Amino acid sequence: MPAASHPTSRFDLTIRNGRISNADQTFFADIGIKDGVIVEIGENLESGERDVDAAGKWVLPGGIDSHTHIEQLSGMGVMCADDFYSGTVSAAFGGTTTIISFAAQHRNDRIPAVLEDYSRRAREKAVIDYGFHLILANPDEQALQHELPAVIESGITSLKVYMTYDKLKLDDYQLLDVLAVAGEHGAMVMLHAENHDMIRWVARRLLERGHTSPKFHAVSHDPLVESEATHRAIALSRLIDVPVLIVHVAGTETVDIIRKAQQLGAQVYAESCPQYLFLEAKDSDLAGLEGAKFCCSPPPGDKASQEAVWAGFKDGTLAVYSSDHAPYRFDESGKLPKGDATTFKEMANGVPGIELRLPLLFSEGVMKGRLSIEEFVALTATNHARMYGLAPRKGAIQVGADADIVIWDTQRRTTVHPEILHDAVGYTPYEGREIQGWPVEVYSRGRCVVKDNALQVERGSGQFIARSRPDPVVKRAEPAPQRKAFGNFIGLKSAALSK
Ligand code: DUC
Ligand code: ZN
Ligand code: ZN
Repeated sequence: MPAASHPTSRFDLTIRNGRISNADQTFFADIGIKDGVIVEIGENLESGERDVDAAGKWVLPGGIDSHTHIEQLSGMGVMCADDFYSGTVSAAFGGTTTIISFAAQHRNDRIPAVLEDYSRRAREKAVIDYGFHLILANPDEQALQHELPAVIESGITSLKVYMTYDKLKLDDYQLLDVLAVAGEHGAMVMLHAENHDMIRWVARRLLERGHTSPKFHAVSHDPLVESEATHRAIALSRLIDVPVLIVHVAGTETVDIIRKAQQLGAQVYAESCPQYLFLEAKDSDLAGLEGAKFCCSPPPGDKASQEAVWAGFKDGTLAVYSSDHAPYRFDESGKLPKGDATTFKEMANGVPGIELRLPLLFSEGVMKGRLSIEEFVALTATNHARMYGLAPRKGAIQVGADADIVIWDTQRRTTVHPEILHDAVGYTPYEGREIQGWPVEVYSRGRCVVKDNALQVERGSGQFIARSRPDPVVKRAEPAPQRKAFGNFIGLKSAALSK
């Protein structure tokens, strides 16, 4: 209930009486906000021009989703269902106040034109703050020597590269080239780690035998596909001591490989997503093409891999929990480009999750006692901010940070249906799930974005956030002396190696 307005207040907005959680502690306090920034945290703060009473609610940093595909043309030429309006509205309703989405280079594109195009579209439509990762498909000399350094300097301090897909795949030599430039300029390299030839070799044999339905997607992406590529990616990263972040980790062996590499002091970080905690490969074993709604790459595994991902989040092997929102409609515009004749090799790859990412983890993780609320905040906001150069501006409720704040009602119970969501996809793989806890009020830079189950802001009111260099969460051992010597020998200028 808004209290009386105080036009002369030091604060534009006061959020009072809430139970605040950051990644390191939980406490009760009021939050004073001025010009979109948190200017004071304390007891009994004076009323703001607007006053919000959060008594009985939990007050958390706005979620950061550092892996979303929005208004993006896939490598296979399919356009996502969500544009920067529906995608960011959906994010906001799910308690996310910042996304980092992809600006995707296709092989014949020049990078500056790609970024200009994505920037214009996001600027016109986004309702929350956003940044971009560059997807790099063509690391030619111009890209490596001129365009990438300029991109990183402009605040796009991360890029994604692929080890699979005909139109995106880089070979190991190219990956080393990209890692070397990223290391020199301080950018984070996100890796889609799957072995391309293992996938296509198995897929071809399946198709030859008439096994075309969606459930064979998971068969063609055996867990070894991911674990082999992850091992190789880590070896490339260790060779020249440049950080990598393995995205959308799905498999038990992959989690183990990452954990062991971290124990060796490798600069390897990792992400996983709701689909690897809450879906299984067998969900795609449905009549007709229905199973396509559950297909993404890497595919979800089984109960054991779900447990491995939970354990990875719990012990810090996996530092960020993102949606990997890849929204494709269940029709010829998206999942099923050849209609009923679409094979598992032709389906658009990916599942939606931008809106349910936080409620699912809150309900299954925090409410069921698998994660503390502080761990939840770290995995959903704070670690993203550090990993991708958004800290200290975002990812924590602290003086000087943007007032990106979400008020959670821990008692609210929701049954998931596509109709309650705000994306443009039309289905959800989580239909029918019961969720406890919901983000009921969402503030971005002090602006009320969602309240009373309604959007409160205009399209285009989100801002591009130029990011600083990543400062990853996990501090590691010094690189082994022989690695340093190796770096000097081959003339690497990586900040890590020259320390
Ligand atoms: N990789 C992603 O990051 N998202 C969706 C599908 C894929 O292959
Ligand atoms: Zn990927
Ligand atoms: Zn993705």
